[in-house]
Formats: sequence, structure tokens, C-alpha cells
Amino acid sequence: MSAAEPDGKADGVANNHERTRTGSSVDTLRRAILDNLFYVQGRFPEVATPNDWYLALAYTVRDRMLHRWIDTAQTYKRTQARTACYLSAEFLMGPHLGVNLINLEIWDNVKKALAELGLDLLELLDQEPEPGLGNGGLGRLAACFMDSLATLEMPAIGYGIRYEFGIFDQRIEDGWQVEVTDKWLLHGNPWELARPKLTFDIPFGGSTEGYTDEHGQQRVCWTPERVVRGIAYDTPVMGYGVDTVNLLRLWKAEAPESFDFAAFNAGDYYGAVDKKIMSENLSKVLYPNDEGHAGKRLRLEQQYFMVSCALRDMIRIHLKSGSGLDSFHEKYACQLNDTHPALAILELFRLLIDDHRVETSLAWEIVRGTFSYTNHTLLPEALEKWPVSLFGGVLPRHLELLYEVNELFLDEVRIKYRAHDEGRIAKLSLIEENGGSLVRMANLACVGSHTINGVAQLHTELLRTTVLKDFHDLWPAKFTNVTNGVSPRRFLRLANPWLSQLIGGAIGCDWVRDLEQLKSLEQYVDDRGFLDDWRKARRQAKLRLAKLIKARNGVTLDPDSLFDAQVKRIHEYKRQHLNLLHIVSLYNRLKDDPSSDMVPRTFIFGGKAAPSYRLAKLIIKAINAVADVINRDPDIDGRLRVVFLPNFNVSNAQYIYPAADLSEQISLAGKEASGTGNMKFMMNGALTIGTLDGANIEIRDAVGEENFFLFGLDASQVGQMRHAGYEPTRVLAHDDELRAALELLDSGLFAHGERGLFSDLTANLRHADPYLVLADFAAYRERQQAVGECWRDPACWTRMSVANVANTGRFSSDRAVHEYAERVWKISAKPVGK
Ligand code: NBG
Repeated sequence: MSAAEPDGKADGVANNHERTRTGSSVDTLRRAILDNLFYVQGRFPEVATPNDWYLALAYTVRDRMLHRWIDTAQTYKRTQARTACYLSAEFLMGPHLGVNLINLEIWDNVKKALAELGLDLLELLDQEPEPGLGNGGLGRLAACFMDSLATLEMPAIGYGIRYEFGIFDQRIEDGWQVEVTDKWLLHGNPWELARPKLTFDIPFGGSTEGYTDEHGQQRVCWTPERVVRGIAYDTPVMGYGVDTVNLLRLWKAEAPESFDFAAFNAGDYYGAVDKKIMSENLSKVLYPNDEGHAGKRLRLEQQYFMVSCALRDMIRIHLKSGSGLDSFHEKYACQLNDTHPALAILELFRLLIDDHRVETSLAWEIVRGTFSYTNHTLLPEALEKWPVSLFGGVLPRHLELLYEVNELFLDEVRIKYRAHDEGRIAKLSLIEENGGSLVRMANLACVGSHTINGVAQLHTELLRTTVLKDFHDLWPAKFTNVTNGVSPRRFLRLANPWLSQLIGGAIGCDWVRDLEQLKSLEQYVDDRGFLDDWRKARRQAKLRLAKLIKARNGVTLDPDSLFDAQVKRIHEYKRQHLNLLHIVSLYNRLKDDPSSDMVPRTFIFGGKAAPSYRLAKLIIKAINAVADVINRDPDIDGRLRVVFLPNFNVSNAQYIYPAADLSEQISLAGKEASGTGNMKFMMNGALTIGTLDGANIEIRDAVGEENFFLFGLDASQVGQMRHAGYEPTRVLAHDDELRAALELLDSGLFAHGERGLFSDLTANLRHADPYLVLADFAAYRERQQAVGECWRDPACWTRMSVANVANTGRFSSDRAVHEYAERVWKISAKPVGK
């Protein structure tokens, strides 16, 4: 049957071999999997392990992407398409296999083909190690944007680092977080293609010297102290239901020569390999965030390595097309994903002036025409700054250029205001003089970009009025907002097969590429049959999560209890401890009055703490300790369950979002830039309990206040309260339940009798409470009470759940990418072959 089978679109060749690599019928897929098992893995079915089969399948899927990839590249080349380059130190892609099966629309056929081979697709999906090349929201956003760019058929390249070790694996031992290295490359990575010939030698350190060129021009020559070679590794990123496959190009660091032969010959074997090791260190490991980067030379070197490789690659492509560098900014729109790649501004300037001899003012014009900058945080401690001495040691030429740019920029400021205002100049300067001098990366990003954006309306507003106020005063038109979005392919279509199927049956499947279509689900909010099916579909997802938690935590969950979930990085501003205090107070209530009527709840936590963030790690310990006691207490009788699912990552996120009834988005107002987990929960039909922070505000606007559990201070009230002098002890004095909860945490009950184990946490709340946990506690408790009441009316709850999904359209990353494309990048779709 296979020979007559109409295969994939570009598969025009009537040749058996070709068909095996491109066709998508069940029979062809089965043959292809076997072929890859033989010829790529060198295995045969009788001895193949699940991992062998996974790899055979992955290659089968990759084969189906490759010709589309080449067609896409040819289309872009032929049309000389303007291209968005997403520069990011993090791409938290998550497992590729599932989403590629969805995007290629071959899920069902692959499933059948595997069944014929006696294999289970879900089992093979589980084999894939997660490429965790990111910390959290910022890295995952980059991945969702890559997905949307491809789906919208927009020319784009993602540039980043191929870390050998991504974000650490989190184990929980005795309730504590333990970090373990993540060996995602251990069994090979079928999704990437190494490009050993595509390399750049990146200079570091050394010194600079002026000289006069043959035309009498003053120039500068940088003589580096060492060179590291960047090698390209390409990962195809498939669009949904289209032929577009875009490129994610990650750089691996190597030594230009594996051995220093002089040292080797002199008998210094270790010295000879030393250099190689030092070079390779550059792409060895992803830095966990919240680490305080100042002084971390390796981190600075990583950033430079990445942007220099990326820019040299862009220049290479541009020159190859026959264009001159004066049109570089017409060819490329480069997005700086936070300040991590902001060195690209100086590096492009340097490459243009020093290496390509572009005249300085034209070079600066090109630079400013090229870059745009997204800010992802308002936390002052997260804004990157580098000691000038470190900066100059690693990048001597860039420091000179930084001073040059700064001088020109500060003159621009003086001229604009017709004054020399010391205060203003000090705030805007690229250098902070505060004890030691520091290079301010956010300021550099603002000065070198044509557009600056925040990631939710409130966040952008706060950027305009606080963190970047002086830049906004100077260039109001540079600022814009693009609220984040998430990929409906991964986080609904793939993650939640049951709900996807139900939705598909009701309104068809076009929502996968046009999420606004979910709006028409509103016609079903009073349809009892539909609501029943909705509950059943959601229950399936809860059962799946319960199974995972049983396996990982050994805790049995009641799928009919209210699943109340908070999954995200552990951080004081996100206030997992507010949630925890509420749980402890519920526990107290049930112990005081075992007959009290409370809806059964399962509290699910997940998230990693930065390895050096002590208080965050203590919060993890506290959650686990409380879970341990509550889950064992016979008085509670399963009415409360608390679990901390270890190692929150994209893979298990796909189990959690679909299973949650309630989404906890309880950060202190004004702190969470946007949040994207909030969107993923909503998209799957969870209701939100949340503050007026980040994108919660827009979620509430979209779904209507009656479908959202709002509580707490808003950003301006937070400011006022601080201004008036906030005293947590005063709150405590008036709230017996809250006091009792804190006291119970201190009592030793949750610490095998060890009093004081949590005192750093509780004392911090009692005496400082920098994130106003206590101030918001009463409002939170009250809203949680309302959540419980609402849960008692399943029809009402389900209606609200449907309403949430129906109004989720705006939170697709497709919408966000459209906005960037139109307002920031000025790129448009280039469908393959057209
Ligand atoms: C995070 C913010 C989130 C936001 C994501 C994506 C970093 C540094 N910032 O609120 O905390 O949703 O970025 O924009 O990861």
C-alpha cells in the first residue's frame, strides 16, 4: 500500500528511499522507524531498548522536518526576507518529540505505526530528556516565540548557547532541595545538527592599540589574549500545520586547537589540555538566576561569546547574499531578550567600525536601527551590572567603545535639555559611579535600541514611571508594551488531549492556530451535557497528574478534591509562603474543630530555588515539612493534601496545568513582570486566585471579574503602605489565626521537634516582611473561602472554567509575536515556496 500512498508535500520523488524519509502514512512511518533503528541506531527490534526506539522515532520525525527546513531556508534566501533574530541566553524548549508530532500533524499515524510494532507512543515520549536551557519564564517565553514565529511563517532565527548542562535537576532529600547536574546530552540529541564547519573564533582579553590605516584613518586594533571557537548546532523549529521550519542556532565553545603542542612537547600534558578545558567551560553550564552576577567573569564571557557568534553569523549571511553592511539593519531585527545579550550593541558597533571599516556615525545608526530590548523584571537586584575593571579585562575594546557611546549619549542628553543636570546625567549614564564603577547593562540596552518594551501593561507602565523613567522622559516614543503569550500548541493541544478533543468536537480545530476562536465556546456555558463532558475531560487530566504524583511522591490524591496549584520559581516575591501560611491556618482550623465543613483540597507546589537563595530553599523545606505532617494526620483524613512535586520543568508542567482547578498567582502587586504560567493554567480551564499584578490584570479583564478571584493590595496601595511605614507586627496583633499559623511553624511540629528550623522565615515575616505577605493574608484567606464556596456548586464552577478557556485567545504567543512583528520588527510572513 505504501508505494501508492500520497506522501508529504515536498516529497515529489517516486523513490522508495525518499518516501521512507518524508511520507506520513502509517505504513511508511512504521517502515521509517524500523529503518532508522537499523541504519542510524545499528539495532534490531529484538534487542532495542525504549531509548533506541525513541531515537529511531525522533529521527523519523526529524527526517520529515528536514526537507521543509531546506525549503524554508531557500524561500527566505530567494525573497531576501527581513529576518527577526531572537538573541537570548536561554531557550527553555522542553521536549521536542510531542510538539513536533502535533505540528507535523502525524500524531495519530505515528501512534498507529508504533502500535503495529508493539510499542506505546506515550512511553517513548517519556524517554526524551528535557533540554532545560533556561531558568524559567524568560527562557520559556523565547521557546513559545520560536513556536509562534514558525507557525506564523515568519523569517526568524533564535541565537543562544548550547549549554552542556542546563538548569539543574532538583531532588528533594529530607524535604530540602538538592541540585543535581542535568545530563541532557548523555544519550545524544537527535534534534540538533552539528555544523562543524560553521565556526567563529571569538577573542577575549588582551589589549588595544591605535594605528593609522592605509587611507590615513585612525583605527584601533585589538590584540586578544586568547580565542575561543564557537561551533553552531542547529535545531529545526517546526510551525503548526505549515511547511515553515525555522532555525534555532546554539553555539558550543571549543578550543581552536585541541592541544597546545608546544606545551605537550615540553612534557606538560596537563597544561596542554588545560586551555581546552578553559575554553569549553564557556558553554558548560547555564547560570541559575538570582545569583547576583557581578563579578562572575565566566557569565560575562558567555554573554559575549554568544552575541559575537550570532552577529558574525548574521554578517556572514548578509554579505553572502551580495548586500553591503550599510543595509544590515534593513535585513535584521534583533531582539535582546533582557540584558543578557545587550553586549551585542557594542559588538555590532565594533565589528562594523574595526573589522568592516564602516564610518562611525553610520555604524551607530545601523546599530540603533537593529536592536530592540525587552525588559523582564522590575526587581532592582536583577538588573545586570558589571564592575568596569572586570569588563575591561575581558573586553578591552568594548570598554573603550562604551565610553565613546556614553560620551555621545550624555551630550545628546545635555543638548536635549539645554542644561547639564548632574542628577539626570548620573542616572542615565552607562556607568554607575557608586564606590566602584559599574557598567549598567539596562542603560546600554536602552541607548542602543530603537524600541523598549515591557511584557504586560502594568509592567510597561511601571518601567515608564520607575525603573526606566529617565529614559522614558528622554524618548517616550521608544517605549511600547507587548504582553506575553504562550503556545497553545504545547500547552493546550499537546498537554491536554482530553480538553482539546472536546473543544475540537464542539468548534473544530482551527483554534490551534487562531486561539481567539475559543471565544465561541461561550455558547456552551449553559449546555449541561457539554459542562458534564468538560468536567469529565478535566478529571482525566487530574487522574494523570495523580498517577504521576503517586509515582514521584508516593502520595495518593483524591481526583475529586479541588486541585490548587502554585508552580513557578520559588521566590519571596511570588509568595509561596503566603499560600503555605494559609494551608497551616486551614490545618489549625480542622484540628481545632475536626467537624468543620471544608471542601477537600489538594495543594500542589512545584518550582526550583536558585542554589544560593537560602530563604527560597527554606520555603521548599517548609512546604515539604508541612506536607509531611498534614498528609499523615489521621484527623485530617485526606481533606487536605499537600504535595511538592520535585523538579518542576516543562515536561511535568504539561501534566500540572491541565489538572489544576485553581491557579495561584499571588505575587506582591508590582513585582511580577507578567507571568506566563497564569496563562497556561487559564488556557486549560483553571480559575485564578490572584493579585492585580503582571498579566493577571489583563487575564481578569479578559475573563470578567466574576470569573476571577481577586484579592490583595494593588501596586499603588503597596507603595502607599510602604510610604506610611509598614509594620508587620501590627497586622499580627489583630489576626489570631495568622499568629497561630506562624507559631505552629515555629513550634517544632513540622521539624521533628526542632524549634527554630524555620525561624529565618518566620522572623523575616514578623519583623521585615518585605513582600507584604502578612498585609495581604486576611484578604487572601477571605478569597480562598469564596473559592471553597464556589467549588461546592460544580455547575457554576464549570461554567467559570469554560469562560476562562473561551477568553484565553489574547494570551496566545501568536498574538504577542504578531505585535512584535508589526510594531517592533517590521517583518511579515513568508510562506514556504511563495
Ligand atoms: C520573567 C518574569 C515573568 C515574565 C517572564 C517572561 C525573568 C528574568 N523574568 O514575570 O519574572 O513572565 O520573565 O517575560 O525570567
